[in-house]
Amino acid sequence: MNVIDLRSDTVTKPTAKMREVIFNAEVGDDIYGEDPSINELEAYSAELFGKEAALFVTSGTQGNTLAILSQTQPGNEVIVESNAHIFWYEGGAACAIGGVQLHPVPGTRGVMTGADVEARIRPKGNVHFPQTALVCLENTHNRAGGTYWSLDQVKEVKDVADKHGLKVHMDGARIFNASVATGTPVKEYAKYVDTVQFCLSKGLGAPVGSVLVGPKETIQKARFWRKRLGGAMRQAGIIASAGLYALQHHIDRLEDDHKLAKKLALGLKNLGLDVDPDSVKTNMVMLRFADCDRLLAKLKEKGILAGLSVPGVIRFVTHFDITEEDIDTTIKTIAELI
Ligand code: TLP
Repeated sequence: MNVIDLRSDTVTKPTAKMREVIFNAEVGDDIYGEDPSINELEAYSAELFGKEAALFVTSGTQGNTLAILSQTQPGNEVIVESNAHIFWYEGGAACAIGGVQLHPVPGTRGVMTGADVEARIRPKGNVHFPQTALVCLENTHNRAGGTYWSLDQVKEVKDVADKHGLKVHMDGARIFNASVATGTPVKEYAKYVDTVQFCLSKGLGAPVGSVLVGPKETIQKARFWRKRLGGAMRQAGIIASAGLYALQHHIDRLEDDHKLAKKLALGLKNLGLDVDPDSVKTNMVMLRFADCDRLLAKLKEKGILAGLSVPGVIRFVTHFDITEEDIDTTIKTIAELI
């Protein structure tokens, strides 16, 4: 059976061209700084984001964790939006490894205002309070349904962070989706944050890896932490080469994923289902449904996979390996099932 896998954009498989690039990748020992493919990916990423340095890491989770570890001290507090991936899905890494406390702030569709953030910053010079060190933004925002931050919204938080001497990290696992959807170059977003983590293994279609970009000194600290956590990977140019290829060839095509997500949302809405096509900003569709587990199981029997985002909400994610025909089939199948 041809499976239509809409659980996540993490499920993409490398294309034939990408496999060729992987096959031919030049490699070396990265702990000696001698992997040409990794060095090229890091240099390209730093340039693309207008930052001094970049670090190839195993995953988005590792990139976010290193960003926190290299910009905080144990006992510090980190402000996150209350539906942030860092807060929900990273195994409590910030707390378990970094000894920091996460301070969740409710946002609107994943976006916190400057005032939201400012209200949660701990006063200095009072022995009761942990010291706020870092603010993390998620762009696009996963649990909010692939929503993006506008540049002005990022600037607003950055202004507050600067006023209070805080660093800002962007969990940009899907920052290229945000960039394509808003027309804002990633370099512009990166101007208003200290560090950005972006994933190569989601909509860009590479098999493994993320990159953390930021100031030289911060990335040097992150490099130390990556080694300490066992994340330095020797001849990982094998996978970094696929990441570089993805960055050079697969950004513009994210627009296709966004169009398919919109099409799916409109199709489901036309069936009378509880979906808001206007809220579909990038490659995710959120369907509110009374019995999600049953619908997901029935879809699975028909070869269509989706996932639960939050209780009562099914998430469909479009990506490289999803075609317009797959979307038509999905809408038709759901019409038959409900
Ligand atoms: N998200 C995954 C799951 O973990 C939920 C998905 O299928 O969407 N930041 C954001 C915003 C993410 O959505 C993810 C992955 C990560 C970080 C972590 O990336 P990985 O999976 O590479 O550790």
